[in-house]
Amino acid sequence: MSTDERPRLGLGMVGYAFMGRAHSQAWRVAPRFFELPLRPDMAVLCGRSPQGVATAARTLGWGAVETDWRRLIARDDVDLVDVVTPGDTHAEIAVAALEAGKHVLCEKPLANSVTEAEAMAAAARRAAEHGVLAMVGFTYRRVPAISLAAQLVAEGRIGRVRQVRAQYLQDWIADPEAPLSWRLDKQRAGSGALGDIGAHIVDLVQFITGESITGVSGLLETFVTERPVAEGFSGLSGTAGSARGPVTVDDAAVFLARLSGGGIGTFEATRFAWGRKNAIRLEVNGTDGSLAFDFEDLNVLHLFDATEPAREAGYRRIVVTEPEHPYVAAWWPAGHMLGYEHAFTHQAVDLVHALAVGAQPAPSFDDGLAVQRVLDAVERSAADESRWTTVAGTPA
Ligand code: SOE
Repeated sequence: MSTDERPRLGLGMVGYAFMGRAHSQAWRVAPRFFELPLRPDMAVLCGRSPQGVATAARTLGWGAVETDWRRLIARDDVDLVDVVTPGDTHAEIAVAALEAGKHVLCEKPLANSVTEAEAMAAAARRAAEHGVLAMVGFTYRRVPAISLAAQLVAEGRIGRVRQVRAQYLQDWIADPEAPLSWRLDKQRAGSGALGDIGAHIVDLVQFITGESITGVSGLLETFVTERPVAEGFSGLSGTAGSARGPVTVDDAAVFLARLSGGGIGTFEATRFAWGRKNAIRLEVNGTDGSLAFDFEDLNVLHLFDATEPAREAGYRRIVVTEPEHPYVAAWWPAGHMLGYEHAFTHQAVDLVHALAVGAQPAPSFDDGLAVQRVLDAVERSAADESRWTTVAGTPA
């Protein structure tokens, strides 16, 4: 007989590729390392291929399968729908789930367009009136060093923010023969480097500074306009077939930005930076100091305190592995390192805590919409010779 009297949280997940695996791992591990107020139950996994979804459910630890997301949403044993599909299906699934009274966790970017994101944010606001809650998966907020950076800025440790430098650099399509996958198809992905990884640094800068990006001047480029069509694609790699097809998204995005607190920023997102694998590089300069972070050294945050005497001042390398640091106490003894997957677990943990008390989890769909509006402003600016473009919904 079970002695666990915590209320059950029935989980249903749509999709089981790269992000599906990351979220499954998080749902499996969260209750093993963190004390949760609800009991997550990995009830149902959904995917279109009966064979594929059955195999994935077995490997990833899901109890049952569906091949139609509408059936998953309709099930009584599902309280929360986790959407880990490409962007072109986010809006339809998330809105339907919220309207059916299911909480939603949706992968980033929230949608493929501002119109879709607005509909999703509106649905989330309506659902919240009935205690049904939605969150968007900007997971990197929960890397402990990044959470610590946000705490330090909020505590005034570097003063008022003057400048940010944000880069997200990868190289997985730098080879012109790397296969054409859904991530290079505007219909399915919405945009290229801009939405896929630029969205992360937009969210991270807004999260760490607590400010909004209010205006941008952008530049987008597609270096390789045609590629061999992928015959099989999983994660970020696949087999190139003999047919060729067009790349319909940007390969690289750069933009200048203004922040609501008076600061300025430069942003760069590319999947063509040979040698950079998953380099999320953030530097924030304030009136009293600076912070610097690189995901390729994710357990470290650099802090420069400009109020220290000049003869001793220097960047301090904080190894973010101590119980005093965000999330770390639940894991290993002090000094042991965390990795890519841990932030997904932290995301699941925070979401469960919010649901248990009926609080709005962060980032909300409104936060996702705010990011989408920045991406949209960059695209509009780039299409108009990089003209300065105001971000909708931000102070003029
Ligand atoms: C591919 O560029 C990708 O998987 C992104 O889609 C993720 O959001 C990022 O975390 C890692 O890279």
